[in-house]
Amino acid sequence: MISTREMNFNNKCCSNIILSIFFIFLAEFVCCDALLRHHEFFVKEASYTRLCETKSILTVNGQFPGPTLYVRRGETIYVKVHNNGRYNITLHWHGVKQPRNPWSDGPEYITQCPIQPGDTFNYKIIFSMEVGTLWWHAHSDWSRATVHGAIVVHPEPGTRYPFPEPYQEVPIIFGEWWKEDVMTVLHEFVAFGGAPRDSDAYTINGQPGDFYPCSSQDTFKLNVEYGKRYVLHIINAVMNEILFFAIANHSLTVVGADGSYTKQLTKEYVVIAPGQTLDCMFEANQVRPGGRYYMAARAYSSATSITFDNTTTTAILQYGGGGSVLTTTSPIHPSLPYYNNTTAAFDFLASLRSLGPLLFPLNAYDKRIISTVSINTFPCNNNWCEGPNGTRLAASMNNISFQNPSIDILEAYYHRINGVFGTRFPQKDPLNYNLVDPPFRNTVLVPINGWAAIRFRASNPGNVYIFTWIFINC
Ligand SMILES: [Cu+2]
Repeated sequence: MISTREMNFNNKCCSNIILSIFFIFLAEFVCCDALLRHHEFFVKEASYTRLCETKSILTVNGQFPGPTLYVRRGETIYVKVHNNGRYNITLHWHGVKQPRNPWSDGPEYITQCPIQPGDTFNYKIIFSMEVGTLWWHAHSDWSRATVHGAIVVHPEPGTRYPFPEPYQEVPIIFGEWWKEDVMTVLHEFVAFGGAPRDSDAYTINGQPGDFYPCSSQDTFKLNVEYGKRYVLHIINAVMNEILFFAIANHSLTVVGADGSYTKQLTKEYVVIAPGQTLDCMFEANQVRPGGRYYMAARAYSSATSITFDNTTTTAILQYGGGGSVLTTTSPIHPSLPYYNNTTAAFDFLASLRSLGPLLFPLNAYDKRIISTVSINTFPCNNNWCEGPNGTRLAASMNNISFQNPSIDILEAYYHRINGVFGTRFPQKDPLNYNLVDPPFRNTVLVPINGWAAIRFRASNPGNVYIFTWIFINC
């Protein structure tokens, strides 16, 4: 048995709605080859102190963020989950295609029954073409706020990254922290029909950083050596906000996104939406011995009248060789685009290109589907809810909210029952698509009043679950 490696560190009314579309690839046990690896995840409560207050949070193995899974491309691993918490839970392996293996995908009530308190479930996770950074997270209510962790996928044995070999690779996980219990936050906005209350902090690898009370002592620090190259495996695990991220005096070169290589893209900042990952390389090229530089992240939110968590989370990049200078020099702060800088956000997102080679011709497709995503409203008794004019907010696809299918979708798939799916998708002429090198992503941002064209190949028999997360950054 090989145990999980631990992470290598010290550790609202909506004028502007941005939606993410997630593809969860759903789809038998093949046994026993030399690559199998086994991990044990114990879901349990643990006491954490942040922002001067202590509370109990749900964790895996007592860690926030949870343990990093290190795998190689093409490996199959098993993760045995023991639910020692108070709530039902499932875990989802975000972006792992799991060929013909929907039964371990994880969404609660979609591909499996929840793991009840006291029960265990053994996930089989089949990695195929993914490489770079992915992540895992709880898929029940808001438990993913604290139950999540990185998946780092290295190239197959005997192969290398298509970029200079980094000296060190470091997971950087953005989280979101509420002083209140996250289940209370969830129950509150479900009861009142509005948006979730703003969080109290963002975190980098579990720590808010120097600009929050009672936090600077434990700010995450990354020690670097002059002249070395580093790769950051960046994951946005926050609940609600798209983030800008930058490191003072260091350009970031994106080399991968969502578990797939990209053409190298060098920028002073990056943009990352909840659910997305980026692999960013940088060179420790600052000559000041003992130099300290902030890594910082804050929200992108373009609306004018709606509140959001506008705080800034930081970590510190520090150079060795400075002796006592290290602790006395105040870190240099990067300049991040302003909160509502839509141009900066979409300039970055539109610049990402896949590395290829392309798996199949880009101008070929068999069926075109137009789907809309939005936030609708439902009436609320006596108009007392917190949506516009006392209504209740409800996310929709194709203008449909909260309509359950007549039969369980996996049951229909398993028993080969036809006629379960609707066909109400309109057709429309294509726009100017990138048919050369669009990025290969599992989470796509759709801007307010905008659109995104996504092409996918039906190469994974089973049920494909497409869903939206809606960031009410309005
Ligand atoms: Cu996910």
